[in-house]
Amino acid sequence: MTDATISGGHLVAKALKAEGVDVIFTLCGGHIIDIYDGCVDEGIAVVDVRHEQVAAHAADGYARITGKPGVAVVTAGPGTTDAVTGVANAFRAESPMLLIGGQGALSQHKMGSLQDLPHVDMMTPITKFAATVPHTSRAADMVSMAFRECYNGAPGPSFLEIPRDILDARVPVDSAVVPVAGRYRTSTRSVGDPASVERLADLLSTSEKPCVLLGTQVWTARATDAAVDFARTLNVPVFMNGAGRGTLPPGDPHHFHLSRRYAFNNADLIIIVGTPFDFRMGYGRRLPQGAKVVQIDLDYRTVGKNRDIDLGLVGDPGAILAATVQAASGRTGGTGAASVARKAWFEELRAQEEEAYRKRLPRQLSDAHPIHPLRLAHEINEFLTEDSIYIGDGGDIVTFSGGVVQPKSPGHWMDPGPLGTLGVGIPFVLAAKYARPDQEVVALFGDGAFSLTGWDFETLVRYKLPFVGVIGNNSSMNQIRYGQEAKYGKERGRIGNTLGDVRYDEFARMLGGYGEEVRDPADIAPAMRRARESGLPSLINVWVDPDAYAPGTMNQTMYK
Ligand SMILES: Cc1ncc(C[n+]2csc(CCOP(=O)(O)OP(=O)(O)O)c2C)c(N)n1
Ligand SMILES: [Mg+2]
Repeated sequence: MTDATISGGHLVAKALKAEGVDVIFTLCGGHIIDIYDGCVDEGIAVVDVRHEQVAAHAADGYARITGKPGVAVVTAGPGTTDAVTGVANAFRAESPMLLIGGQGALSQHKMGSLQDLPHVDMMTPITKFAATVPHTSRAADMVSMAFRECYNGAPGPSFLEIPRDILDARVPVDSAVVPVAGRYRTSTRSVGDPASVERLADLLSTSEKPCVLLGTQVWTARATDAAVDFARTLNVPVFMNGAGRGTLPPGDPHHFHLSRRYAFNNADLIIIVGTPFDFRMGYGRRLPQGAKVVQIDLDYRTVGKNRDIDLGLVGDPGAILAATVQAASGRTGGTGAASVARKAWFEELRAQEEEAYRKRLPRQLSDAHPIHPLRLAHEINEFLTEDSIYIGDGGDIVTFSGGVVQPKSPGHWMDPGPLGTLGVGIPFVLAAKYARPDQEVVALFGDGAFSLTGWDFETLVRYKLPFVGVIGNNSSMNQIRYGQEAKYGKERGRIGNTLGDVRYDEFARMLGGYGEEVRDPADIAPAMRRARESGLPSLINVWVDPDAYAPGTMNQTMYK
């Protein structure tokens, strides 16, 4: 026995350290300061932001970029409720983050203490694990428990609240459980049912027209290499969505983008990896009945949901794809990978791809005034290097960019995910630049989306985190306006969706960043280059045509 004691906040910091956490995103409050003090001892950076939503989105973003859990620490009551959206976004995006919230002292439980709220009840439906730390000696143990839960099946967020008296109290060091790095949780990667792997290898060996859609989990599970090897070895055309974008670079013979609908309609085998049949996939309804449909996912609840499948595999996408390649190497005599039919299928898809590109190109290169949003998307796509992480945060403008902007490397595409949360942009920039200071970050914002979390542009200035920011400014919440005008007519279509003509470039300059205004399409690229060279956080305010709408918006695909 020793008579040394340790406080709850310091125990929390030790558990974060054991997990390899090197930064927490936070907005301060009296309920949580002991965690900061612990972080100082453990060498964990404390990055302070201006809104708890930003802290939570940054933790989500940090997890996506690094593959390690992201951590946000917020105070009790409004600090925690402000962070709810960030946790919810991570929940739908399957991003492993931990939110730690303060709480009133347990000794004053339900007495009406400052900022007291039932946080755990609020967080339970949007986390994989939500709990109260009941005793100081359990503070570190429960942090490690929360991390373990983040990685059960498809990853996701956990929440812990720590009452103030529990956090501040000291316990004998010997009585506290302190997790040892690498000893309290293990890999959850699983290869699924071996019989199903064999069956998938069979299907591939006889398929003439296969295709594969690589979704977000391919990145989350760091299955890039396995997915690329799968596509090349088994000669399968690849489509990508969500964070799966960039798994293959544009120009790769297996990379397809604009011919997805055609491919799905004409394929004999469709393999869906790590993305659910949700609204982005028309709930699977648009997949034809003729093709065999295979679904691979980390979460058993996703496989077969909304659309019947011919084969389902639950487990780690990388492990499953690698096992399938292995199993297929034993197959002989099928019509498979090297067949004439397969070659013709590639040619067919490539022709579709080129045709779709040719049709759109004139609008992409439009010299119109005001600037056509497709031209802006085109300029951004041309501007991206292999190194640029692209972040999209907005409505219609980002829908436009989804068809045009293509990340050149894996893990270089960030969007909110299926919660569709506006306001993730600045927090994701913070996370990406903080985690990867040497990499370029390019972000496209709608003017509406930017406004939700834009004050944290100052945080980027304060932490010297330069990035190239572009605002597609239409002085409107245009994606919503379209539906209003279509339903209620022009006269009634302008209700609740109009923003002022704000000079976001001046806003950037006011906060110590770089800013420029652009009205001429030819000025977009030079302005972005100057932003890149400024070495500062930047906002290029590009005035875009408010009356041009993306096809996805016009078809209202998000509601179908
Ligand atoms: C937090 C949040 N609030 C509201 C919405 C609904 N919404 C979706 S698109 C959109 C308009 C966004 O406007 P802007 O960012 O300026 O992009 P634009 O459509 O004008 O290009 C809104 C309000 C949302 N997705 N998220
Ligand atoms: Mg707008």
